[in-house]
Amino acid sequence: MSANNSYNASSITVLEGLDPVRKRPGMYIGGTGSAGLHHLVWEIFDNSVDEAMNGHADQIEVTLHKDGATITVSDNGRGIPVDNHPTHKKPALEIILCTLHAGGKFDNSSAGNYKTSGGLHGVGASVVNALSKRLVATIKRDGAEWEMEFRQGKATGKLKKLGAARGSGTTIFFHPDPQIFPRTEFNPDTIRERLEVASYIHKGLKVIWNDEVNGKKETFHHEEGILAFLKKILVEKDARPVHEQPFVLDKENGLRIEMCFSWTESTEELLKSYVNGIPTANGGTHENGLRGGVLKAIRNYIETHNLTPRGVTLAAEDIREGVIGVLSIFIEEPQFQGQTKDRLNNPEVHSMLDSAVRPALEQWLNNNRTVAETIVNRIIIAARAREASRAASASISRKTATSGRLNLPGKLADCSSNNRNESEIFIVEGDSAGGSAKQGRDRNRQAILPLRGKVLNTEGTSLAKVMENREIADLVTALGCGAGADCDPTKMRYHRLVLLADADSDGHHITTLLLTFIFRHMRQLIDAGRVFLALPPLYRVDIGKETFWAADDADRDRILKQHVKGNAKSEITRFKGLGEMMPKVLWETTLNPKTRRLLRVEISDALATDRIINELMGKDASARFRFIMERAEEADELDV
Ligand code: 0RA
Repeated sequence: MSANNSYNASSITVLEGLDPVRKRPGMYIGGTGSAGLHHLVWEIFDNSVDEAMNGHADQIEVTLHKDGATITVSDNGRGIPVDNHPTHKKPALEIILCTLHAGGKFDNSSAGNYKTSGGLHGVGASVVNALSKRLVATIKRDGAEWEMEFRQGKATGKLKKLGAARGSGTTIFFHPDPQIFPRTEFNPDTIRERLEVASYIHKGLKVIWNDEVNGKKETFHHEEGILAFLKKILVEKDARPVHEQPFVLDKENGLRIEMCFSWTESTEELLKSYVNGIPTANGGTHENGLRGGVLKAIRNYIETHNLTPRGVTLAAEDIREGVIGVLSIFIEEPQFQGQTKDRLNNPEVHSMLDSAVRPALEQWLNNNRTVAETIVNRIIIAARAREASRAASASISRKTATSGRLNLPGKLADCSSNNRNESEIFIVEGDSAGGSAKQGRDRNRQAILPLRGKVLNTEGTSLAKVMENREIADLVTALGCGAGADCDPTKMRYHRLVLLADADSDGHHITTLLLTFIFRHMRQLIDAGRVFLALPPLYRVDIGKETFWAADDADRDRILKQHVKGNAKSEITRFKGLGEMMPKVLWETTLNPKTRRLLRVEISDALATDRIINELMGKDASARFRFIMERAEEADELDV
């Protein structure tokens, strides 16, 4: 395109036809699998976004039609020009849709117009056209409506004038070619997600998602842009910020930078980043630059205000702990890297981000001294917790080296074997249960850690806070494998970690609290398959001279049905708690590896688990209770 701002057909540089696209689709859309298929939607959608970004459109509607394999993208922009190209004697629309690179991607003079666009007007549209069984473009401009149809990238007829029309805009309907794509079905959730994100990244843009497959229509529209996005993420993650207003930076110097983030009580660090609206799940130079700038700003603030803590060194991970934010930048020639092209590789971007964030964040901290103090405190607590958890690990390593038991919790009844591969630790609620377990166990291979105090609900709590809880700290010390990012299953002092609680709702509650802690802060143990639930019986069933143990009501009824013959007498005893059980009985039913049943704790879907735990351990006690009882009914495998 030409350097000036008036567009007409003559300003389009023609490069080549579409044959290469059909010959090697992978070169243009990455592949012909699901990602490649969805790429077609992004190409068309991004063109409309560009039109909006240049100030000519404010609404885009994307329709996934009932067949699940055809899409319509419609915007209220200027409409792709339909006038004839003077030398080619063809409508500009046809040239844009039938010519590779038409639209001036490699024409630097166009930079002034399409500076920060991801899609670059029309460039991707021809690729989509080439790979579509059928594509129909409907254009409204200059008081009329026009239509042109294509098959496999070739016009099937002439540009048709449909009649007079008001307004302007571009509508593209397309049907991916089954000769190219083995599967042409779109995933509605994938598209919905991308559209919603776009509505945050491009503030003010109205994106309408019309999902005819599921029969629902939604509008995404956020005047606050990525700030609204951040708020949504914080709510979803139930991550409580330690300061009210997020840090916000909006800057345009050579490149467009937008970011916002908050320090939260969460222990994870989460930065969602985008380049030209394209998600960069694997980070890259923009994320690294941002991180570097934040570290320097915080370090400098701490130093100039004499806030350096005594007895602890602040590591980068302490400063970043709990930071949740969104980063969106726009650059002219993004270089994406990696298998999935989701990592930004432009080296110059690193220092641009670093030098943009650093002074802005420092100034913000200096202007908001109370907020700054809260953040610095949060960072120092993170550092102390990290060092405490390291110290716990280190003291255990020392212990194993000297084979003393200097730092182990006093109430731990350790096993005598030093062979980690054959040992297990049972976490038991309450002293009396702990007593029965200590007497009933195999002393050589089984350790017992009774929990006396309350186990706190650790959901949404930083590791620092969690480690202040005696019972949890004892558990971490006894296991010796560290917690948080440091947790290392190979260092665990036992082969299995077994949670043993009463078979009633209280017991399930405690189990859930412990699992929540383990899931959040010692997840590595679950992933390594080292966490188990013991199944103590709820009933003792005496039939004649025989004794049976039933795990639950159904089990009890089954036993009665199977073993009570004629008018034989039966007696049922319900255990009120593990403490009531004779040590020998506890051994036979629950501890003895030959006769007991253990459930391995597994995570079938980490994301869903995250959400469920978050929802249920967050606030609502009744929901939590229902969850526990429902889960308690489940038979063989317990998914957290
Ligand atoms: C080239 C020139 C002009 C607009 C467009 C392309 C354009 C492309 C797409 C793709 C999707 N929606 C679009 N909207 C516009 C400028 C036309 C003028 O000067 O009026």
